[in-house]
Amino acid sequence: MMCSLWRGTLLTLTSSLNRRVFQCCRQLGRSYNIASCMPEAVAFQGVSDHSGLYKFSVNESDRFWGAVARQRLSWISPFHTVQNCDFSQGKIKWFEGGKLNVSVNCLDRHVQTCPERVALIWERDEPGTEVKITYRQLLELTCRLGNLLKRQGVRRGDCVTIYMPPCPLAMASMLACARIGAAHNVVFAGFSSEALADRIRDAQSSTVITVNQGVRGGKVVDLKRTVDQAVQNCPTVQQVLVAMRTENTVPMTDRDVPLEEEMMKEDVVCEPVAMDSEDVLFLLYTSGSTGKPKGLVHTQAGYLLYTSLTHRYVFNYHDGDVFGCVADIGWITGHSYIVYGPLCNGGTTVLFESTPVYPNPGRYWEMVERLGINQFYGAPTAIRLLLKYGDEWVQNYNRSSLKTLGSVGEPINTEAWEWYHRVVGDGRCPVVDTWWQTETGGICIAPRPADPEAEIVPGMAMHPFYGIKPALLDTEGEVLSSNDSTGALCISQAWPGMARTIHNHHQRFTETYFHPYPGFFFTGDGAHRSKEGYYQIIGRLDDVINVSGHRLGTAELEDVVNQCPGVAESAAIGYSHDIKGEGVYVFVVLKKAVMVEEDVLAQQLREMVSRSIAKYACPDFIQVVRCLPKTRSGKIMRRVLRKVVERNTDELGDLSTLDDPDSVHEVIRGHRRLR
Ligand code: 6R9
Repeated sequence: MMCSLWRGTLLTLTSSLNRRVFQCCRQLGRSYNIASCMPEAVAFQGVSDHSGLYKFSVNESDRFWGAVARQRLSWISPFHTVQNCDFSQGKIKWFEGGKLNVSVNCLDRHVQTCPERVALIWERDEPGTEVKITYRQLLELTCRLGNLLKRQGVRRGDCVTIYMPPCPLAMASMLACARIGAAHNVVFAGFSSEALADRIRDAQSSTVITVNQGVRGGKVVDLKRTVDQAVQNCPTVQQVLVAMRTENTVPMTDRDVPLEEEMMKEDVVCEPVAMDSEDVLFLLYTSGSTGKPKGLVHTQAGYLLYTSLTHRYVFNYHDGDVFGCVADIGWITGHSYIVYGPLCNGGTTVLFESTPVYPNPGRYWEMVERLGINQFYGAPTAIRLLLKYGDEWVQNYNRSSLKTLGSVGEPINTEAWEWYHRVVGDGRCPVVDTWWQTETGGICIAPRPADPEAEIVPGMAMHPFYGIKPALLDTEGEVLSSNDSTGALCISQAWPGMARTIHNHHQRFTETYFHPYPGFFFTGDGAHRSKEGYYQIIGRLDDVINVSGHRLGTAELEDVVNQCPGVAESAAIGYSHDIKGEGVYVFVVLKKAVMVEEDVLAQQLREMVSRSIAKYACPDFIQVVRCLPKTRSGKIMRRVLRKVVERNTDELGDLSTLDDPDSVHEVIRGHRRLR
């Protein structure tokens, strides 16, 4: 299960780790009252500070989550059981008996108290053209869309696929599904038509919502055309609702419905459906270590509660703050920290349509100044990119509104962390490196800026969140109970935000997450727990590559490469990349008698990958080899290939199980020096 890859990574990470420790908050020494921070804590006897609260949350999990759920969510009917979970069967149920509507929690209850508060700021591609939408307006959009979906035949339990860039109608579409009891399946609008078609088919959607065109980094992207190509191979699709992001008309067929025109005919009131806590809220596809992306299922109450609680405490979000998460809504980060967490808390959330370098590398910070952003949440890959452009692009803008800086998606190296803290945050904002996954629903390990006593070590994810009980396990499956240990990162008890199953594949769910270490949820990542008990995430232990924070299964890539007519087999691996974190390197074995220039083949394979998956998945390097290093039982020895690519050929390790030792020397000889 554990490979040597992460041992090496750990060494690199820890050796460069600056042991300087930062205090989360400047109030150290001042006495504080935990109940003023978390009102529910009044009822938790003996709890007087955040570490006491953490202990209570894991030891008295039912009492903790029961109180938090009653306090923070609006219920149509109360739940009778806090949790009913059994990892051995992959059974996870929270708040059974309870009924609620997620859109009511995100919209109606705020409309009652502050209808004119800005719910979202749509930061459009061109700077200075942002659009603000109040809670009242967002509720209206959501209701009209909900009514339109119903008119188009969408019913409770159906699944609607959304293929849109970040825009208010995308958000309203998600909330409209929640309002009428349909599940949504948001597909990142950078995915190709084939990837989109796979996800529509697997989700059995009859309705797709899209835009005519997207606009990003000054370029127009024909999204409707991608949908047209995708739905040709999706027999379930009966209608495509098309919103107009640009003024350009696109070909429309009988199946297509002009979204704005039709929704304006609908009423602004749409009765919310009372949903059971465990009804499906959405599917979200993510890569795993096998070829087919899995549709993780999240349900209503537990997910909403967990995203809102983490949003409040991990970022120290307060009423009136402007929360700027620059992820795309097509990823779990966008779902949890652009849409559900902030809206459930009645917050003002930013929806970012552009790129970090458009029209120049000062974009993020110019936006922070113009919108008065208080919490900024982004990815290390963008920080590393911006760092290279120099400090001036940051210092040109006033960032005094910033209070917390967040990082997500991949490990943040010390240099990037320090720059983020020192330059972007002027050394006064805590940087929260947040570890979590599509599967976990929300942040699981992160510093605690709301705690005046907590410290932060650069490059470390630090503490488990309330209710999260991490465990490190060794290759034998033994729990490593002492500090200063490294192992497979598992979580030993259920929390409300975790995924419930893989759509239509419950067995794959239990096999992937609960079988590797019985009694534990296995995350697929490795981690180190320091002497002080702080967590540092090392990276994936399985065959998943993390390119710019996007997960990519090596098997998924190899499936595409192997479809190339001249290719007999291939092995894709990740290698360390300056900006992207990891890049893709593919070794290819050609079929007998096939002769092709490496450059021509590389071009062809890149086009195939971009067509079948997405541009970010394209290999940076392709190397043709006579054969791949394999064990006698036929398994590709990826660890050897990784060492070759990392130029660590002195550390190839035990090669005695290799079928053909010459294969390794050949791979080494042909290895392209990475630029
Ligand atoms: C939220 C998200 C999950 C995988 C995860 C891990 C990596 C995420 C990280 C991190 C180190 C962090 N990851 N956050 N690694 N430090 N702070 O990214 O979800 O797209 O499902 O990816 O990303 O490897 O297992 P998702």
